[in-house]
Amino acid sequence: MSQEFKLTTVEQMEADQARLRETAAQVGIDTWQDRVKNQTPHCGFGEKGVCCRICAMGPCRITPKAPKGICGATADAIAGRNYLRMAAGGAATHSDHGRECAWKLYDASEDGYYHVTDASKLLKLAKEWGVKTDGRDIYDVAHEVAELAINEYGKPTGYQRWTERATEERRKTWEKEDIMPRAVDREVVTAMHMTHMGNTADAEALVRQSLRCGLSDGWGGSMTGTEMSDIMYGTPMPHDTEGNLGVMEMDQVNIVCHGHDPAVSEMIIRFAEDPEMLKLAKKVGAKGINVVGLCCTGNEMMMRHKIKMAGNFLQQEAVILTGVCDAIVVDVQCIFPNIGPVAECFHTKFYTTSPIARIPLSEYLPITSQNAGEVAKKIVKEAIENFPNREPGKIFIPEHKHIANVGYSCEGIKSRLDTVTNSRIDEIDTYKPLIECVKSGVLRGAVAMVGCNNPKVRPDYSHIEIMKKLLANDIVIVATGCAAQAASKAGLLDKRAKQFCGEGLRRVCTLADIPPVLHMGSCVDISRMMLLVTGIAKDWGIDTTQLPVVGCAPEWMSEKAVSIANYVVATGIDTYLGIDPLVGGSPQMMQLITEGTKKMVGAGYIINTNPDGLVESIIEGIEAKRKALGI
Ligand code: SF4
Ligand code: MSK
Repeated sequence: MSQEFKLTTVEQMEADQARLRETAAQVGIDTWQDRVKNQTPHCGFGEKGVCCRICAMGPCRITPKAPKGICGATADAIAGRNYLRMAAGGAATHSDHGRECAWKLYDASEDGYYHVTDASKLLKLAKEWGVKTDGRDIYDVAHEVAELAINEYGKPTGYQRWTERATEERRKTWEKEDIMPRAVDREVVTAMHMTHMGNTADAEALVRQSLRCGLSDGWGGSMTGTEMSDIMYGTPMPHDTEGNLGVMEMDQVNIVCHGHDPAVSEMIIRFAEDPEMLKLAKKVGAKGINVVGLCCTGNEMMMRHKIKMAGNFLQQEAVILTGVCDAIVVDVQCIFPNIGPVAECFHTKFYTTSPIARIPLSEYLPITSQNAGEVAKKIVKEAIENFPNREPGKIFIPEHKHIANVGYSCEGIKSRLDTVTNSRIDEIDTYKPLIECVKSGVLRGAVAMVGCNNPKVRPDYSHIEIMKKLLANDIVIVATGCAAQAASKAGLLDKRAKQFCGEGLRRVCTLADIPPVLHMGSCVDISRMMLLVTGIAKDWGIDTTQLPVVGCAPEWMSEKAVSIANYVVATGIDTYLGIDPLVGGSPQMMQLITEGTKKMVGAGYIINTNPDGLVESIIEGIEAKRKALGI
């Protein structure tokens, strides 16, 4: 059986996309590939980070002949401000998602639409935060924990509560460097204030605030999003599902959920299982209702349920081009405004559900804690009624899909590690078996592969080729976001993919019964990765900066990725980027983000837009960490 297992190549995925673009041409609609051509070459000033439009004396652009803006701002000041504004945009976005999750928990009730599913995770958090639990109704506990989480966002004094989970050494470093994150709202406002015309022009101060703002996300807003979601929708544990466009079904009603916040998709899943809805689907000639996911909403769904994943960021138009998308429902973030015009060329119904993401040509049905079930039921019903409206001449479903073994939350990873311990002599619920493998060299280290797709590089190619090379070198991968979905599409989340690993990693995969790439969730779930490295560092008795573990975002594109990169670096993890961080016009900024942060927090960026070069430097970086540890 395992001999027959083959990965799907990027060429095969591109052939699917090309075939779907024929349909786009047939119906007269553009896709991202057309728009990339129209936008190339990009504005050189923007690419180098030296265009400033912060005040109306500008826009000012830095050139050799005009080395300062009208106010006197240099390339370093302008690129630094632009960089901090990106980090603040990303921190705000993740964190507001987290805040919405906390509000859903605050509104949760036994007879409402949102419930407590993982009571033990809630009780653990309540204990951590000093919330009384004895003899109390679980929903009273949930509401008090949720209120504390919400109040974290704007508390006037003190630091983020979640940072107490970090290692002693990290907390000391953050305090010493004056980057310990305060309330999320405070850090984002500080960033906007600092970058207003006439304020900070010192690049180092701008980089420090980027780190602090990022930390308020990774050890604040994002962690809130992950923890609240786990409490309400369940903590992911390992299970099988499937990924890629081949999961769209010809004979079923297909409902695609896209975005990030699982509050909407959880309701769609629930009502798609309603016997009344299934009966209605049969009545219109469908064999069932196939709810599938895109982007990080897809990750949230596939991590907790057997829901299949239709694709990552650059497949959002393709999924409609299959001609069998009966409804696409979006919540927030990473949604192309072009979904509306594409859906209009097909029978597809397009619903927006959040005041945060209002998009032309959609039907706007805002979802709240009070109406979530009714709205979800309406959407599912309308999707079913839309099934007979498909146009056969516009249908093409690519066949590629793979089994994906997903659900590797920290709890999920520990549950697999416990299976390789001897319960009579070993401790359970620790990362010690993993640490032993790394110390002995069976595993060389680990890479956290994260981030989006970006047409500046060949989509998915960097993710997949870098992963394959790392696996062959006995480096285990944890992945989130569109990187995890690239792995899923290629087949790297199938346990049989261990055949592409070096001998050591292959043995570990067999013993622990895991795939070589562990899917840890959505982009807010990079907070899980922070807890994973912290847990490993604590169990090992060393600091996170010493671990042979690095981050890699080979195809990143969003402001959220800038925030993530900042908190990953601030947590002491070197981060390898395959896309330029838009500060190349400032030598000082380049120096600060690659070398300067190493002096502050012990880690920095390594930038290489060539995936072959990038993976080589990752392997070198991991081996250097091993050498420093004497292993
Ligand atoms: Fe130009 Fe300075 Fe205004 Fe920026 S803040 S647009 S550099 S004058
Ligand atoms: S969805 S932020 S394209 S990972 Fe989280 Fe993918 Fe990047 Fe969006």
